[in-house]
Amino acid sequence: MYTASSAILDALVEAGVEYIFANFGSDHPGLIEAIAQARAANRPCPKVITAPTEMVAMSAAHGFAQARGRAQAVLVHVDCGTQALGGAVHNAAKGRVPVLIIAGMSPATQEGEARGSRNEFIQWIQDVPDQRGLVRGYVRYENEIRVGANAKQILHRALQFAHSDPRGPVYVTAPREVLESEVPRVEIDTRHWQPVAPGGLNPDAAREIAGALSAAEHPLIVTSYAGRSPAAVNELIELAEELAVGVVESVPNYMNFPTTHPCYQGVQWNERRQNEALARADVVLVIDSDVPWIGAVSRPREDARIFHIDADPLKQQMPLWYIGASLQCQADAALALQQVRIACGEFTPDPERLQKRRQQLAKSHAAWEAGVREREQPRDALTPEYLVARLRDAIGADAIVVSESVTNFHVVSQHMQRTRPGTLFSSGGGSLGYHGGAAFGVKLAQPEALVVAMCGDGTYLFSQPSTVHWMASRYESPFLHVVFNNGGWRAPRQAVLSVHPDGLAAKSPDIDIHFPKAPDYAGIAAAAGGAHAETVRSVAELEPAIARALKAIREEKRSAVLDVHVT
Ligand SMILES: Cc1ncc(C[n+]2csc(CCOP(=O)(O)OP(=O)(O)O)c2C)c(N)n1
Ligand SMILES: [Mg+2]
Repeated sequence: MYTASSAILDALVEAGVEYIFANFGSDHPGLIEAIAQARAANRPCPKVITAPTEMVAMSAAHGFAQARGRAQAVLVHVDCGTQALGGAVHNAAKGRVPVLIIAGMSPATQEGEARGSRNEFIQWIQDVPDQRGLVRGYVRYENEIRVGANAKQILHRALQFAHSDPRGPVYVTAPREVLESEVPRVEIDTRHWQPVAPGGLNPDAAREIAGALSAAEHPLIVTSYAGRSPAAVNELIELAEELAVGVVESVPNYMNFPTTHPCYQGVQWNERRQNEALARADVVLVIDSDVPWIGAVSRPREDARIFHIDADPLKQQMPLWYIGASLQCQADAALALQQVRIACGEFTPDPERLQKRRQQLAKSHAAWEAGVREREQPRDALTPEYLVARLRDAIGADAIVVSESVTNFHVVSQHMQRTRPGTLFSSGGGSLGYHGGAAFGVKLAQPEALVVAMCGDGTYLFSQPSTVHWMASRYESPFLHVVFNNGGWRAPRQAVLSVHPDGLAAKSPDIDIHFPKAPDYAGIAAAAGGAHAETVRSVAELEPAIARALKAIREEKRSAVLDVHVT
């Protein structure tokens, strides 16, 4: 028996999808049967990862795609499973990360007209007018497989969208009878279903940007996610070195540039101060960034010339967006940076000016580093800076950090000091709970790597840690999970202070954001997945606890959770 479900599995294999993160339901007998048949016949089939909650399934696919660049499948149950994907769909959309979501629909018949026709009460209740509408605002492509005969083509087309810039999640549905329908085998030539080839700059644009950067007194590059492509990181380094251009990261969700490089001029998140490098720059190249600066706090000088290169320069998902760029280009960062560097050959920057720029960059980089070192010195109480510094020293340069650290995002960026592409990921979105599933997905994608997830205490709970740690144990994908425990939600307090600095709430000790009688965060993971669990309350306890945690991961193949009480 070869059904549309068998065809879907074959299409996934053809497209190189290795995993199906699955949360099954009554819409999936066709798929479950097809998987069983493929296994019995020893036919290739993606590995099924049972995901007890959908948000974790989607976040795992998100992390996997960040680490490996390819969409995996997330299989969910009708409208209910789709809704339970929750904010993880927002995160993949905003982060422009490819994920293929497949959902069944309630059967379309009720009198046994076809195999799969309604036979459970819930199928009337789960029949909704616009299931695809639940995610329409967030996906690059959505469609229903209406006849099984072209199920393969629909899946390949969906994946083409997912992997073409601006990348993102895609959503495909099918009613139960269609998933059960017998279909002829379709031959697919995967060469005909590749993503749109990455685009470069037009030659005039490359020349204009190269000329401006060459002639500038203080040229600056601002980026957030150029580092999603390791090739772009290398191009960025070459351009920065050759032209003596500074690089600032703004709200980075990838490792974009080695923080130890003299051209690195620091990173900015929500800090309420003017960025000095930005204030000085007369030419600014924004490349791959959603929020290159927050104008109310920090902005380029009035006369700065701004250029913008992006996989998504129009910011198609953001109703309000402008940065005053005199030239905006849609291009792949690695290609565009290479073009700009080659075009620089036409301009011979004054060697004295280059030398001056180099000295200035090295000087401000050294000052930045000195600040980092100073802030990470041990104090009486355990600071987030000290915690990140000790972790950095213990985990090494190849470890992959997944950060959802909220009011400590900037601390992780500054003190983790990542130097290699692909060693730091954040979601790129704003829906808390990504990091746990993502860390599991990164570990699946890079089984040899040490994976370290960092989160706030609030965010730990958003991530559904019982599901995450059961999966990490079940699929032998241990990782280190570090919680910045600051007694609850600090971010909403900061938001209140920034809008009502003299209000009553600012003076109130209790604005319902503290977690008295906090859960035993590490204990949740121990109960769900046998994780090594520790609570750390002082400077003296930290280093031995990190060592024990790493030992548990390396020698016992268990995850470890460190619940660290920080200032
Ligand atoms: C799904 C979701 N719900 C609510 C929020 C709003 N929110 C932003 S930060 C935050 C608190 C996070 O607390 P924690 O992880 O402890 O970080 P801290 O603020 O203490 O650094 C909340 C509730 C959100 N971003 N996403
Ligand atoms: Mg907190």
